[in-house]
This record gives sequence, C-alpha cells and structure tokens, in this order.
Amino acid sequence: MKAINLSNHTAGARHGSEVARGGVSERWTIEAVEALLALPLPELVFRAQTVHREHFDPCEVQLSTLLSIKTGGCPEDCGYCPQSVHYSTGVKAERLLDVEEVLAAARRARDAGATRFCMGAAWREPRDRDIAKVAPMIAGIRELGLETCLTAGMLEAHQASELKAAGLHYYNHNLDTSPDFYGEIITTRTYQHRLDTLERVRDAGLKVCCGGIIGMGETVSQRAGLLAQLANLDPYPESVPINQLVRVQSTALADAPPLDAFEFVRMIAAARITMPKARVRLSAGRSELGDAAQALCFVAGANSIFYGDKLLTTGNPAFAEDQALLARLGMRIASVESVVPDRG
Ligand code: SAM
Ligand code: DTB
Ligand code: SF4
Repeated sequence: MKAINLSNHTAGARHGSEVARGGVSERWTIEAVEALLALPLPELVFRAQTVHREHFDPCEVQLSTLLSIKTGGCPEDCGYCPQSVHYSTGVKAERLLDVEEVLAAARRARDAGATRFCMGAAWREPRDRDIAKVAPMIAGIRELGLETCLTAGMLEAHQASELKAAGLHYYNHNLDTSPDFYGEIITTRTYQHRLDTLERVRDAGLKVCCGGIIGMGETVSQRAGLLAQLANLDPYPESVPINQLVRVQSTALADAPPLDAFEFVRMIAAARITMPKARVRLSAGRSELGDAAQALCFVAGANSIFYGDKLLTTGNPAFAEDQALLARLGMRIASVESVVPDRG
C-alpha cells in the first residue's frame, strides 16, 4: 500500500472522480466534494441512488451490533466523547469484559439478525496484553458465524498483524473530521497518527472501517474535506460509518448547534458517490434523525446501521423499533451468507 501522508492530500489533487480500488490514480478534490454537497437535494439523492444501484441491492441493509468491551477512563481528549477522563460525564471507568460476557452479547445480536459484531474499547492504544485478551473474543464471535470488528485506538504494526491472525475482519478507526478542523476537536493525538494506524491496519490485511462525525460545528467545506480524505485512501475503506454528533452533557461539544437532518442526508449521499462500493453506515445519531430522515438516508445510499438499543455508552433505537422501520420501508436485512466472507 502506498504511504499515506497528509501532504499528498492537500497538494496537487487532481480533478476528482472515483478512486480506482487497488490502484489509484484519480483523487477527489475538496472542491469536487463540496460541489456534490451543494447540489439540490433531489439531484444529489438521485445521483447517489444511481451509484448505489450499480453495486448494491437498494432494498437491503446490513446490521452491525456494537458492544463496549472496555468502557470509560480514556486519557484522550476527543471533544465529543463521553468516555474521556477530561470530561465529567458520569461514565465510569470499567474493566475489560470477560470473553463469556462478550460472546453472550454476540449471540443475542446474531439471533436478532445482526451480521457483524463490533467491539469498542476506550483505549488510546491497546497494550500487547490487551490484544491477547481480545483475540479469543474475536475467535468466539467468528465461530458464531458473524463478521468481527474492533475499535480500540491506535495500533502498532505487530498488533494489527496479531488481530488479523486472530481472525478479525474489520478494524474501525475514524478520521472523524477534516485535517484543518481536527485540532479543534482533539489535541492528544494528530491526524497523521490516525492515518498511520489506518495504513498499518491495511498492511496487515484487515478490512478498514473508517468514517467520521458531523454536527461538531465544522463548515460544509470541512465535511467535504473529511470525505475527500476517506475517498482518497488507497483503497478507500470497505466500511464508512457516518455519525451525527451525540451531544453528551459535560463534553466539550455538549452545546454544539443542532444539525439539520438534510445535511446528514447530503453527507450520506456524497459518501455513497465518492465511495461507491463501501458499506455506508448510518451510525450515531439515528434516534435524533427520526424515521423519515433515516428513510431518506437509505434512498441516498446508506446500507448499514448500528443495530441494538445501545451504541457504546449512549442510546440507539431498540431492535424492535428498527425491525418495524425496515418492515414499513419494505427493506430486507442482509443475510449472514451474503455478507460474511467465508460463509459463501
Ligand atoms: N477509543 C477508540 C478510538 O477513539 O478510536 C475506539 C472507540 S471511539 C468511541 C470510536 C468512535 O466513536 C470515535 O472515533 C467517534 O467517531 C465515535 N464517537 C464517539 N463519541 C461520539 C459521539 N458523542 N457522537 C458521535 N460519534 C461519537
Ligand atoms: C463509529 O463510527 N461509531 C460508533 C463506532 N464507530 C464505534 C461509536 C458511536 C459512539 C457514540 C457515543 C457513545 O455511545 O458512547
Ligand atoms: Fe478515547 Fe476513543 Fe473516546 Fe477518544 S473517542 S476519548 S480515544 S474512547
């Protein structure tokens, strides 16, 4: 994989169209993505749905369930995060869950229809002994026939390789926002740190899950900057979570202005157009979005959701609520067979 460096991305980006997966030549410019975000909504959604249909069944949605396996007490200062020790949010630091607790949750998720189980740990970076404890969780979740995903902070190359050897399918590590807004949200690690981890994840042969958050006070151009960064990764991520900021009391971003739901729909549509083959995931913030805006997101190319009544520490629509919504929309849940790679 080519080295990812911020300087490559800010200088000399060529006129944007799709980045060829596996061998890059064309790049998305911020201006080209901004132009997408500025389209009249019907035009933008039509274009996104057209791209979506070239690669996916537009009536199918993949379900990922999240579990916080290590909650709270994180030394990082991410301005949005209730798990950071820098903010008194009431989230208590807990120990790493036992394998059996994790597998019981994964079994419940599978029985409710999820095909991917994502474990989140509030670490700046795992220690080698943490990786050793997570490895049997990964193996157990795989045995249940689920795809596995982990988000646990920055990784060293050998740790990424150990996770791959343990059977991990995806590693989630978000860029969160554009390079020029990032410093206003997080000061304890840099954008380049994140790009370095993503490169190690890719080099270890893991699939990349990488997205960001909108509604943190960023400009539309900075949203375009995030999408350009993601789309210009070589190759772009297989999985792209788009989160709406969940404004948690006492975090630095507790009083961020509310986001217009149509801005979220635009972000989903532009993610679909710039990363045609990725799973675009409607992530945090679905409870606030409401049914109609979520439906519009599916039309705009979202084809995955976090499924289960909790994200990591905050709420999410209940299983039954999502099942009812998908039934009302006539949408189908992607089967394990269709999404889990080694199950045919
Ligand atoms: N500690 C690891 C890390 O930061 O990579 C993994 C867990 S962290 C909670 C995973 C992602 O959740 C963050 O990168 C961020 O995009 C998202 N997130 C956290 N708090 C959020 C919030 N209040 N609203 C929306 N997204 C949030
Ligand atoms: C992602 O992009 N969103 C998820 C997952 N990856 C790990 C996390 C959302 C967290 C929302 C705040 C919370 O529940 O603590
Ligand atoms: Fe820690 Fe991750 Fe939260 Fe940042 S987002 S404070 S790294 S748990």
